Amino acid sequence: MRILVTGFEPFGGMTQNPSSKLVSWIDEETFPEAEVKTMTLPVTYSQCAEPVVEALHSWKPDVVLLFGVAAGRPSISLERIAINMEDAPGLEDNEGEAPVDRPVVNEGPAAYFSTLPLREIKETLQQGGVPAAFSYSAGTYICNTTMYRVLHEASAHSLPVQAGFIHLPASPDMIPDGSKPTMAPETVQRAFRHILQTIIKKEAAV
Ligand code: PCA
Repeated sequence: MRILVTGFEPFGGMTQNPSSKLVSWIDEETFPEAEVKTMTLPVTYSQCAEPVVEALHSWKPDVVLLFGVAAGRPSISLERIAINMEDAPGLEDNEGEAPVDRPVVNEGPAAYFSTLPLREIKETLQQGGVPAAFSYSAGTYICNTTMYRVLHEASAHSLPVQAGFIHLPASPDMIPDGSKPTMAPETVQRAFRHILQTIIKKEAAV
C-alpha cells in the first residue's frame, strides 16, 4: 500500500510547523507495513497542491494524508470537508498573496468530503489517548485549498485514492507563553502510527 504524507513549511511569521516536523520524523522511521513517501509543501496558493496533484498521476498513492497546523485547536482535527473558497484578507501566503472571495477551482463544486476513514481514525486515536475531534471547517486558507485541489483532482479523474486533511495543534515551542493549547511532538508521532494502523487494518478488511 502506497501512502503519501505531506506537511507544510512555516508561514505567517511562525518559525516552524509541526506538520513538517512530523514529515522529518517519518523520514527517519521505517514503516514495514506500507510504502510511505513524504513531501513538505510550500504555503502558497499557486504551488501548495501541485506536487501532490503530480504524484497522484505518477506515483499513484492509495492514500494521501495531508497535514498542517491549526494553532489554537486543542486536539487533532480530522477535517471532513474542503470548500471552494479562498478568503484570507489579513493573512498573506509565503508569496504575499491574500485573496478575497476567490474560488479554489473556477466552476468547481461547492465542496468535497474527505475520503479517509475518519470515524475509525477518531475512535482509534481516542482509544489510544490522543485528543482527536472532527472538524467541519479546514478554513479558507492554504490547507483548505490543498485539500480541495487534491480531492478535485481525484474526483475529476476517478482516481482510486483515499485522501484528506488533518490539522495538528501548535507544538509547545511555538507558544512559549502558554496562551494556546499545544501537543507534544511525541504525541503527534504516536497519532500518526495510530492513523497508519487504522488505514492498513481497514484496507485489509475490504
Ligand atoms: N496551516 C495553514 C497553512 C499551512 C499550515 O500548516 C492552514 O491551516 O491553512
